[in-house]
Amino acid sequence: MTGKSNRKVIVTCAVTGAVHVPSQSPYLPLTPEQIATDAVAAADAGASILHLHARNPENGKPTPDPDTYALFLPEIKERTEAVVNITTGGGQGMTLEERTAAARRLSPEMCSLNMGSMNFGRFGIASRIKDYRYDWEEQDLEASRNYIFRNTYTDIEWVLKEVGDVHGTRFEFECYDVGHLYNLAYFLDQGLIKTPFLVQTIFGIMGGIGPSPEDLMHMKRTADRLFGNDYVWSILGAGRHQFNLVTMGAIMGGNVRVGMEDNIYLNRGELAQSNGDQVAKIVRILDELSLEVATPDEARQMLGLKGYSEVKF
Ligand code: KMH
Ligand code: ZN
Repeated sequence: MTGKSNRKVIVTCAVTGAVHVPSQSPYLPLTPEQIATDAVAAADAGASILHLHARNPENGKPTPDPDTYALFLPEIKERTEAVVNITTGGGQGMTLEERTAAARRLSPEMCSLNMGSMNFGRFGIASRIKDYRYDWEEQDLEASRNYIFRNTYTDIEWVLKEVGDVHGTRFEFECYDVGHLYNLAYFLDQGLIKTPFLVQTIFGIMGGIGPSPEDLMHMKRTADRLFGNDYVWSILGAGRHQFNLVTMGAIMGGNVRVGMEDNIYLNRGELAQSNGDQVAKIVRILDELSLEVATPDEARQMLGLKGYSEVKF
């Protein structure tokens, strides 16, 4: 008897994202080389899914350019077995066509899909930055006061068809509040979503549900009621709530997402120097809880993915 449960926990690592700006941390991966290096380190440390955004190598600004994705995805494919998950949320100010361009060109096993329109306030970050590295950063953060992250019913249905049906790509359904779970239930009811599906419950983004244990309990309770056994649950906590919330979620039967997209720190006041360090930390915590980490192929099986041989990069 090892004392371990039979359940395997999928660890997703979101490597760079579009929430943070370069001035927040010298360790935030920006160039294709840095993104590839950190993604490989995350996979080596135990991440079975890599959630990826691209950034302009010149100034670190999030970019939807498929050519930039094509600079780092082949290296990740060559050096890891991990599932590549390309964002369709993109970054502030991108159109839906732009946000999905890389996924439609490169046909990954997984993509994110954001389940409702919302405010997405990042302006609080500005008060913590004294010196900006690039001139776009401050304006970009301030502009989030007036930004609507658009994900209408028409938008969501279009992505389900143009990425899901056309490419056989499955989704990380990103739910930032209870209403997003109901939107997901609507599309399930319409027969547009295949089971099993990954529900990424997101806590602590300004504009979404908060990061308290009660919020997590309510999202889980609601998802259980709406989806029963059809869904695979994962937890993402923004900023300093990251490790507490994912640990609580893992104890409650969930899978976890870490990475510098969601939190630039490793410990209180200590910047993470690599995405691999964040993955190593959650793997240590899971091990202490006698929870085993899923391999990439186990994650593929749990989520019914098409397989690495079917991607176009
Ligand atoms: N940064 C996360 C809170 C996406 O890429 O589609 C949300 C996210 C969006 O991961
Ligand atoms: Zn993302």
